[in-house]
Amino acid sequence: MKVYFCGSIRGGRDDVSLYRKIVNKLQTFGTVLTEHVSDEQLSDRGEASTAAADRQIHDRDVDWLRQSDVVVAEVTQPSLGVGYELGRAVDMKKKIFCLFRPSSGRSLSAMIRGADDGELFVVRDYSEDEVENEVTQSEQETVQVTLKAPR
Ligand code: 6IA
Repeated sequence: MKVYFCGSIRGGRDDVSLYRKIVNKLQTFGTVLTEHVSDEQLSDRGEASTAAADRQIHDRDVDWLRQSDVVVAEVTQPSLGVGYELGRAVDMKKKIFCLFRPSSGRSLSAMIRGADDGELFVVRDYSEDEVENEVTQSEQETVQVTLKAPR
């Protein structure tokens, strides 16, 4: 099972320790193609960005997205990149789980909340202390859905 994990990078790294926990959990279960998203050394600036480097990142990530069986996104910290990935993933008809923390005081974009169709695109509200359970539940559903999904 290949999992594509999305989390904010240039949108801000406030939740990186939470991304780490989610990715650790997902790794007990399959290959996380985008482990670097949860790398605590990676800042919102990181290496100097050039158009060529950004193109490489974009093309490689879209390729990984295509290869993935499921997309899991932590969407509390708003990120253009995560929104873009989710839009592309919808078009690719991927199974998508979005995790959002209402305790952040933020209100999730209507374009994400409103994309929930209860089947391929699922948004789940959770709190930080529930992260283990939430991800476990997501994993179970992921298995079910992936097994049922036409190849
Ligand atoms: O707009 P954002 O940067 O917040 O977008 C974050 C999302 O885009 C993540 O889910 C990643 O999958 C993808 N992404 C954005 N930047 C990168 C990256 N390097 N490497 C891999 N995936 C990325 C950026 C390094 C930079 C800070 C110098």
